[in-house]
Amino acid sequence: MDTSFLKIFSLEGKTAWVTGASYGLGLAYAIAFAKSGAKIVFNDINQELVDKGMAEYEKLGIDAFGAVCDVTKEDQVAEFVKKAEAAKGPIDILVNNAGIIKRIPMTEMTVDEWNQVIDVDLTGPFICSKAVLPGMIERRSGKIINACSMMSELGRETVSAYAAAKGGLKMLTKNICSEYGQYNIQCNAIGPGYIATPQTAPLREKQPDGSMHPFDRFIRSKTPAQRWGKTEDLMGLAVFLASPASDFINGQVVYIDGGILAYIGQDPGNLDPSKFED
Ligand code: NAP
Ligand code: GCO
Repeated sequence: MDTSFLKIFSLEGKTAWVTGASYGLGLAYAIAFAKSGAKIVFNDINQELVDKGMAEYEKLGIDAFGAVCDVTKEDQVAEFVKKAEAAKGPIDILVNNAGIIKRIPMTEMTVDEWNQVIDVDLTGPFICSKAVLPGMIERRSGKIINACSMMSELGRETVSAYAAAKGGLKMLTKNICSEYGQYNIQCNAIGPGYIATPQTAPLREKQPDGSMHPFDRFIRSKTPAQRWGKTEDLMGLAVFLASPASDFINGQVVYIDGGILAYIGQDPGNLDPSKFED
């Protein structure tokens, strides 16, 4: 095997910023980047989470820079970028990972609750991308990776604000590609399916009688793999989109969903839990 060819997936000499990366998918992305040679900077919404993330990175021997920064606050983002770049050098890779969801029927959702989701999931990526683009333009190089979702393509009950934000994020991905591709900046998105993280934990909780959560059974019936994704499942795609291997891919949402978007689904009653892998 010609291992020198694998250098196209290397992030050596790059600095990667993953937002909201104290745990969940963001932590997985940052670990994958570090293992591929990148220096890591990350933020989260409070010091407790930053400390939690730092402990995780230290356990893995990753010398990360971490600080509190709310991605919806332009001044905090500007301050974070200044400190992070002083610590780890110019930001070459941005993953707009930070996100929230509120599962509320639209007719019961307040405008404030709607705005909270739009602010974090759509305006946050706008603010963070705007903060790093000037440097990327100057260096004629950069990677921006947005956290899209099944809800960038599909709706479902109770997630109107989240779906609107993730649909908008798909178009922001295409627009950053359109506006800045001329500077050798690639903006793509990862579209995870249903992944086992704290954000989806309420959808997987066992029922009082010990049976599967109805949504757990439902989503397995819609997924050919018949399982929830693991954060590790997304590491390879994240490195690919952050590396020179994807320099001619731009404006794309790459779905990593176990086949959900390709499959009409089966009767949840036909599933045999004894055959589940996880
Ligand atoms: P998660 O477990 O909720 O983690 C998101 C992280 O972002 C948390 O640390 C969260 O802090 C932080 N955060 C929230 N608001 C923030 C803000 N204003 N500023 C900075 N950080 C903030 O989410 P996840 O499941 O790892 O998913 C990560 C991303 O992928 C999200 O954008 C999500 O929408 C998307 N996604 C997830 C799935 C899935 O199945 N898990 C599938 C598709 C897409 P708190 O803990 O305080 O909220
Ligand atoms: C939900 C889930 C989803 C996942 C993810 C799917 O309530 O339907 O939270 O939104 O988080 O976005 O791709």
